[in-house]
Amino acid sequence: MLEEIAACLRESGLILRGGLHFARGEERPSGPGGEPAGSVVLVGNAGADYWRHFNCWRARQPADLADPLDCWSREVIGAVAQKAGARVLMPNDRPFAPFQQWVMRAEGLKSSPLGLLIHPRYGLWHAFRGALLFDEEIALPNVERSNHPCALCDGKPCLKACPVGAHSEAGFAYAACVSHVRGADGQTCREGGCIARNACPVGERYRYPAPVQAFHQKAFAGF
Ligand code: B12
Ligand code: SF4
Ligand code: SF4
Repeated sequence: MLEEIAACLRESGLILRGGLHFARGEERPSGPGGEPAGSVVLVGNAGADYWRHFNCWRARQPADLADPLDCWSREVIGAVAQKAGARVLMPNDRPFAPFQQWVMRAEGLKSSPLGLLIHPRYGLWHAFRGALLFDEEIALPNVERSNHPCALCDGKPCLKACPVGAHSEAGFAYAACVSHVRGADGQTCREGGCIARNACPVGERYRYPAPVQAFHQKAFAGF
């Protein structure tokens, strides 16, 4: 079944990520049958292969459609879920599901100093577009596990790159970042993406092209 799901997702430039079995007694979302789910498998992107599929779909939608990437993701992942008998949960569904905790467990990923999880191959150029919930404990996808890239990173250039020092041990200074991105000096962050994220040397091959980064920055900072 997982191979079929992965093949359907590939047609839209998405990939099957890791999954996990929920522990008995742990707080968990409901599965397709309405009872607490037995497993979750994550769906995401590594690099921006999804972009051309998304844009073809978007060209057929009303120009003022709100949250188009979420709508497209729900449509694509929803169709796959229907075939697989799963329930879809989206990263922006409220209350927020702990996607990052799930991925840490499912794929052994760790946080970068920027707060984003870093992947040994994809670097910071990956994200989660949805989760498939199953009632039962299904066979889980195989995922590659490797060392945490940040542990071996000399000089940690990501921490020195932000013009307003938005990343520190105190966490991410959201207000300072957004104000810079929207402001007169924020053109590079608006058009080329987050300078700190782009300073990371890992996963160069998967770096999102500038128009993709600009799209996400617009959604994030609302300019
Ligand atoms: C709300 C939210 C934000 C908020 C607040 C983040 C926060 N932690 O409070 C804001 C608007 C600041 C934000 C910003 C961004 N976000 Co955000 N965000 C979310 C969202 C929707 C919910 C987070 C949450 O509260 N979860 C609930 C808790 C219970 O779940 P959790 O897994 O345990 O939460 C972990 C994270 O919160 C993490 N964490 C702790 N502190 C911080 C700080 C930051 C800045 C981040 C990103 C994470 C983080 O540790 C928690 C424990 O494991 C998630 C999707 C999701 N459902 O998880 C995306 C998500 C975390 N965001 C993501 C991204 C990509 C971004 C941005 C780059 C935006 C963009 N342009 O795309 C920026 C990054 C800012 C930076 N550091 O450079 C990705 C991360 C992918 C990855 N590789 O890890 C996610 C998973 C969405 C996705 N579709 O993949 N985000
Ligand atoms: S620049 Fe280094 S420390 Fe920063 S995210 Fe990349 S690998 Fe990790
Ligand atoms: S988007 Fe710009 S201001 Fe915000 S954290 Fe990245 S480099 Fe800093």
